[in-house]
Amino acid sequence: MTAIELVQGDITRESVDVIVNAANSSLLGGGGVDGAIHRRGGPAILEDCRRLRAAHLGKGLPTGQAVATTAGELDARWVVHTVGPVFSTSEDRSGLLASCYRESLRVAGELGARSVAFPAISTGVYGWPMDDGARIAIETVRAAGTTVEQVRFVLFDRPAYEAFAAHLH
Ligand code: AR6
Repeated sequence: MTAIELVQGDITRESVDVIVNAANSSLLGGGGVDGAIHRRGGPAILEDCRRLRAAHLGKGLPTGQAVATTAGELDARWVVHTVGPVFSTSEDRSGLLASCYRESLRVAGELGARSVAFPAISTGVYGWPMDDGARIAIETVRAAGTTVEQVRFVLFDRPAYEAFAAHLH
């Protein structure tokens, strides 16, 4: 069974096999977690992303899917980039948010990763309410049936940590 842990902090400081990036479809960088990962990981990550765009991801990475690159100078073996849905009040996109967690774990498992660190996907720039984002994250990882042994949610601030803690226990 996969062990789930919560920590409060900066995901770019984690030592794990895979750090998951809350990216956008372009894979060419952005703010939030994405900006922090590219800043600390260095240019090798962006070079890999550009290679993927030039190869089979010409139109970008669709929402809900995941793809791996080098982790550059991060203390990890790979970064798995996934694209969360933008929150909408008129359309239920929770299936796409769940897919981000499931697909990231699938890609990580295929690589042979045993430990994965996730941010709270879509809960920043993409506007997903933290409590609901936390519920989907934890339910999906619990149900995923992955070979990954350890999943660590790295929450940036106290309210995010507490939202995840409320759904874990
Ligand atoms: N470590 C851990 N969590 C963080 C960090 C960090 N260093 N920085 C921010 N967070 P966001 P999204 C939290 O906006 O909502 C980018 O521009 C943050 O407080 O990074 O999926 C991409 O390129 C929030 O709870 O991702 C896309 O365009 C959570 O991480 C877009 O933002 C996610 O916030 C994706 O938006």
